[in-house]
Amino acid sequence: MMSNDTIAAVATPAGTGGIAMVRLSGPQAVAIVQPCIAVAISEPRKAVLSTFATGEGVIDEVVVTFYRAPHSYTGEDVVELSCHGSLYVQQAILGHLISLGARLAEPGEFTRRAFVNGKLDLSQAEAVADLIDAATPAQHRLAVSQLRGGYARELAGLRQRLIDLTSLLELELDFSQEDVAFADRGELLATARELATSVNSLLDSFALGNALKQGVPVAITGSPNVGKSSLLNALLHDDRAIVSPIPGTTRDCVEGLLTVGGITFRLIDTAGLRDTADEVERLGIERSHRVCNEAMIVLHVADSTGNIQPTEPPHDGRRHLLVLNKCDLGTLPVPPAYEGSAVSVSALTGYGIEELKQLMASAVSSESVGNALLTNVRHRDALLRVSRALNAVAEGLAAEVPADLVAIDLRDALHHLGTVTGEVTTDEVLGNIFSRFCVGK
Ligand SMILES: Nc1nc2c(ncn2[C@@H]2O[C@H](COP(=O)(O)OP(=O)(O)OP(=O)(O)O)[C@@H](O)[C@H]2O)c(=O)[nH]1
Ligand SMILES: [Mg+2]
Repeated sequence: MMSNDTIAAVATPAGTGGIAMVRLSGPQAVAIVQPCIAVAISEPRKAVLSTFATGEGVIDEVVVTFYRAPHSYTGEDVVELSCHGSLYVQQAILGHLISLGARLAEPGEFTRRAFVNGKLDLSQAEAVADLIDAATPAQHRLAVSQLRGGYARELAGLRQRLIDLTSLLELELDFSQEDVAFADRGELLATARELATSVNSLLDSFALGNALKQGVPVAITGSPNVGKSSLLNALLHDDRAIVSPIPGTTRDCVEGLLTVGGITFRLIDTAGLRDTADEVERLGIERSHRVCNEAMIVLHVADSTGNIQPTEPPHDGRRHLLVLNKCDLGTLPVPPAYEGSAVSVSALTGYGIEELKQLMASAVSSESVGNALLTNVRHRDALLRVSRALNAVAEGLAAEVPADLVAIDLRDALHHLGTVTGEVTTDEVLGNIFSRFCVGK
């Protein structure tokens, strides 16, 4: 599926820099550039220094690199011109190439061509966009793992097994008069269940995968006046939230981003929990509960001169850490249930803050080590549908419904699995994905 036009764009960031790169891809790439270049473009993968000239004279000295199809990023003939990073030079070169017949590339069009030519599957193409956006080591690690195949390879394997079983089942339909069963129902059921387990565990990883991409939500909660807002400020090294000796100071949620060990945390300071007649404070407390429910890590702050609430971590799938604040004023014993998940700090002096940060980082990385993580909303939607279809398959088999009905659900599961890796795509989906890219990628 080669495109018949040749696209061009500046691949380096907009603006002035040391060098800039103009890239062309398509069957006419060499033919368009050659008249502007003093040396013959023939040997692939060799950087050649030359001048770039229009009919009106030399524009710049450039380094020309040629990649012959299919051994290029896009799978087509690609020519890259590295020039000096002046805005004028970049635009003059690009403009001249356009006048010679190249078309200005759309956002992500190089990567779209790479996908169309089978150089990347769809989830890898999406990982390229994530890699370009990555701002922290954790985001970078996720993007690289997806770029290198990640769970897409595992899904492709599952899909193949499903295709084999579906074909057997559909073969029976061709022989429906003869009442034969090619597909072993027991094996089919076992495979559907196994696939559902893999898909569901990927779905479960979405919360963490997404959190690593967007910032792991951390709720700071506890009774009024224990020093929650002071703790937020100490963690952020910033005077973010209002602190006062009056209980009930914080009403709204106050947020800040903190990066520890390459992981970004979204810290959320909340209103102190107590019974109150104050309408505004009550609304704030409702919000506190909501934030805690949506958090992945909950910091329960207690005042070391008071008592600890709660004395054991709730069992709700979240990581609960106990923070014994105001340790400059007194000490409290750590309840056995919080052993290993508690830390004494003083938001006032900064004592223990570093230890708390490390505890938060290890709470996340112990969960994420070695697992494929789902980070992409589009993939999650598709996998939810796969999971639903597989459930229907299992139910149908258990109820011994006719093969043609089971085959419909199998086809449905196959279809949605295929949308993750790109075996099944529509123009609309491709348009959505590639419009996220920058021009030139
Ligand atoms: N000595 C000491 N005082 C602290 C410490 N942390 C906070 N305080 C003081 O405790 C009081 C309450 O602090 P805040 O941070 O406003 O407490 P809060 O938990 O956010 O209170 P609410 O927003 O009302 O729920 C303030 O007077 C702080 O200066 C600490 O580590 N040591
Ligand atoms: Mg507060």
